[in-house]
Amino acid sequence: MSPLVKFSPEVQAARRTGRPIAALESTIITHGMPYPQNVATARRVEAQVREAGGTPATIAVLEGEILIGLSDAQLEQLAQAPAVMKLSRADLALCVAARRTGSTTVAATMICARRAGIEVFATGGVGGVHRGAELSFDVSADLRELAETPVTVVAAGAKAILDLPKTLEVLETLGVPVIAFGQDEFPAFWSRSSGLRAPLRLDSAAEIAAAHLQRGRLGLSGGQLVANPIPPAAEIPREVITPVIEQALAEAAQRQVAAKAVTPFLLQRIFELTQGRSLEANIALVLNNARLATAIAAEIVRQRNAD
Ligand code: PSU
Ligand code: MN
Repeated sequence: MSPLVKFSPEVQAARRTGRPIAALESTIITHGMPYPQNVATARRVEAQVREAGGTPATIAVLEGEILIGLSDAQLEQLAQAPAVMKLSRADLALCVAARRTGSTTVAATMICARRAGIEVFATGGVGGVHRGAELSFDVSADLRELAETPVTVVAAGAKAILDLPKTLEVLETLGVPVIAFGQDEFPAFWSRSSGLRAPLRLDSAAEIAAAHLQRGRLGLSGGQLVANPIPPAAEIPREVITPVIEQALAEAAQRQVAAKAVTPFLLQRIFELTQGRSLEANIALVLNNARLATAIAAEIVRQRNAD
């Protein structure tokens, strides 16, 4: 029997010595950003985790193997590979069994991180309830995963292409703590502000780690969503991004883009319509999330050792 997951030498060393590890997803590489910015960003995000004193574990499935930590060559291979599967909970096992290659969304990354014993994960924005979901039923499997799998996920809120009030309602129904970091408002990915108050707020990595550990002691299933606002210098104000989002959404509807293609289509159109500014913001917010995720992972290690 081959092992369920395969660790890179760097991640394996961190596990042995009990150093903090931050998981990173790979759908953002294959479906969220164009080449070559995708692989350049992935490298910068990994470097950011190391700089913050942690070990990055980018997760993907290459030819049927669940990899926890990719080599530079594997990152490059994934970033350029044609027809990579976008893996969520529904697709992960099939991809492994058929020995195919796929990138992991937030949902699939959480599942793999948990298998690998990694408790904190940084991404850009989680999936959520799409606008018009009352007709399309398009609700990301990321939300259900947050209710099920005990991993703390650091995101810049949910992408503003979604219906954010409905996304917050579903998270509440599912019992997922949504914790805004350092502000009262729920951030909206490219913008710091959404006009919506986050259900919970914490101001330090230590407090987020303590809440994470307490969930474990209480035996609660599911993770925490930490909504970390984009740094002020990198944000696209809400008034600027809103009409762009509206246009991208109208085009998606007109072309009947559906299912897994919706989020990648919208991100690509918004990239084009903002002449790349949305990508700059996306890169800045992922780096910012990697920093916070590493600080939380380090605090979890510290608090557990102090017990
Ligand atoms: N964050 C980004 N870019 C992305 C994503 C997140 O900055 O491309 C991906 C994540 O992998 C997330 C997925 O899980 O989009 C959501 O896809 P869907 O809406 O189809 O569930
Ligand atoms: Mn969907």
